[in-house]
Amino acid sequence: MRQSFSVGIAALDTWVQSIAELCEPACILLCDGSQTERAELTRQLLANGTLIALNPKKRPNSYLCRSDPRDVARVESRTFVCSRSEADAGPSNRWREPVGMQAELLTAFRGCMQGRTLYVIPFSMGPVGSPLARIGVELTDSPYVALSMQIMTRVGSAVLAELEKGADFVRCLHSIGAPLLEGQTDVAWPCNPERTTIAHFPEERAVWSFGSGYGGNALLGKKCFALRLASVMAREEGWLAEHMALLGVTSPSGERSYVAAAFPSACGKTNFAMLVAPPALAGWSVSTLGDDIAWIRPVAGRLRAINPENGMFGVAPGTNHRTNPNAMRAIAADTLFTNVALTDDGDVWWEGMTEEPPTHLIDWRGRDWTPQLREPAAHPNSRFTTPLERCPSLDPNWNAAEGVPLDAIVCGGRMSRDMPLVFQTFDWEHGVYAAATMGSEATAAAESGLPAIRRDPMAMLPFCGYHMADYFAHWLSIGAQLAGPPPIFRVNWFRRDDNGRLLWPGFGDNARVLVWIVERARGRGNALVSPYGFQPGHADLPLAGLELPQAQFTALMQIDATSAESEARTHDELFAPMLDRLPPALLRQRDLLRQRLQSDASNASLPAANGSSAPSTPSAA
Ligand code: GTP
Ligand code: SPV
Ligand code: MN
Repeated sequence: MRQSFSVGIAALDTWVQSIAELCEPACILLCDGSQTERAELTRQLLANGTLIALNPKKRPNSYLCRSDPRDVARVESRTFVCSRSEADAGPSNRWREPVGMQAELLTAFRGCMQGRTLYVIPFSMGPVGSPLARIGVELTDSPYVALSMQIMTRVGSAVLAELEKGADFVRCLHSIGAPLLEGQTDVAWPCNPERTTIAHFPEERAVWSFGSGYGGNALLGKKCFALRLASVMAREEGWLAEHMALLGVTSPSGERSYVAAAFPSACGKTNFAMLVAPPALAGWSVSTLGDDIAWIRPVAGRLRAINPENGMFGVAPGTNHRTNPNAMRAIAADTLFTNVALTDDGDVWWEGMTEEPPTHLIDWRGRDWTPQLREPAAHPNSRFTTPLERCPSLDPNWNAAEGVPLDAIVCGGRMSRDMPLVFQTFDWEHGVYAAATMGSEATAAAESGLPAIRRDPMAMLPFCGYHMADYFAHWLSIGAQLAGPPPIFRVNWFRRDDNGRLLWPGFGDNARVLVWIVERARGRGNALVSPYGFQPGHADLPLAGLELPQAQFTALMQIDATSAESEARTHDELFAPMLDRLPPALLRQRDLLRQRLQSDASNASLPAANGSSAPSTPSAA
């Protein structure tokens, strides 16, 4: 047990020492990422009741953890960007003045680790030593966070070696904000929800997170570093830090294309990254590099991407052998489950895992549960934490230092109405507009109280660490540097009919759309022109083996000119608070979209010339 810290790296030693003086932990432990360390953390978490060992015959080396019911998701209302100037945080962030925030945090953190161990976690986001990777060090008093970081990032001595060579690092300070005082007994999930604060200091490359132990609030390599801070670093250094899955698509002839996909939280990235193509698409396959974050950089005239993470923190509900067989195989062992239900034989269960729920469970709160109860047995934002290496569809280049070349960018929200299944934007500038104005319906990945539909530009609304208009300008400038930037597509798996039924089967069948996307990206594949862009006709999508009548296809693809126009009018609500910095190109794209919709509406009132019947059915071109 020691309270002093020295590994001979001055910048690290000084920082850890000063934080230890502030937080007063009982001891300090340097994490090396080893199996021994993982076993020790697990042993300790089992001993104090944070983890429950699952049945080793059913789920080897796997554990269940139940959080405090008040600490179950990212807390956007308590997440701040503390840039020196308020204007730099922009209208999409909660800004706090950094000096005042720092003073408040010093008060909160003073003595907050009493009775607890301070874990020092040196980690790399991206393959250690890769020119696209960046280093962070997380200081935390949560052994659950230490264990999770071991799965989610590359932790260990190779990272220290980089620091010894003088590599800079992002300072990630985390406390659950619950000191363990003399004579007190610990609880299974100590936290401090009343005082939860997640504060980013972009100029200092630092994040201070207090009070929560859950997910993106506490695993600071993820949203805090790899998105909010990294987006600022990326803008300065000429690259992009994005909330995107990263996957390979291999054709029957063996040609592999790489695709990055920005969908908002709980809108399908993990499922898309791991999808298994239906048998009718014989020869096509998808390989996985990442399910949540991509760092993308122009290299020699092309975009190259890495997944900075090393594990998956995936949504459990809805995951089953049909929707995501690769995920089910990945989480068959060596996995940490949080807030799922426990079966009587010591395994896990969540809504959607099986058609029929078990007759008895222990729910995510540790209470007896039967199907008669109206509440879900697993929390809607319950998650699995598993190493990427367990993924059966892992791409051979998942760990490549130079990343993979990007052939297409896809984005899309959760929209029950109006938005077609897929369209390709006309060019980079139009693509940036379409990605920026993406809308999505609220999900459980963040606390409730969000509006039913929100604009979520590039799925980055909660994660862009600087002014959103500057972010749009940065996207535009990245494309302008490239001779042939990858095409940008919009997708929507979630459109419903008037009876509320999903019009598209989704999951593995999304491969049908993906095939069209990579064919288009390769300059093949047919399309029609619509006001939104290029859309596949019924014959252009590989739909063999799928029961999808023409009428349903039309309903999936249709653009109703009237509702599309009113949808487009609401884009102004996104832009209004940022007009002073908004790139003129986006206003131009807005006007072009309106013109296309208007002329489409007037065309639709004329008798159809080419036999196309429904208004705004895309016209052949
Ligand atoms: P985060 O980890 O929060 O960023 O979420 P994500 O974007 O990785 O979403 P994920 O793949 O975990 O899916 C979230 C929810 O949407 C799950 O309940 C899935 O079952 C469901 N889902 C994913 N893909 C599809 C799809 O193609 N169609 C339908 N209907 N549901 C989907
Ligand atoms: C998300 O909300 O986008 C997630 C989960 O991926 S969390 O790590 O909590 O941010
Ligand atoms: Mn995510």
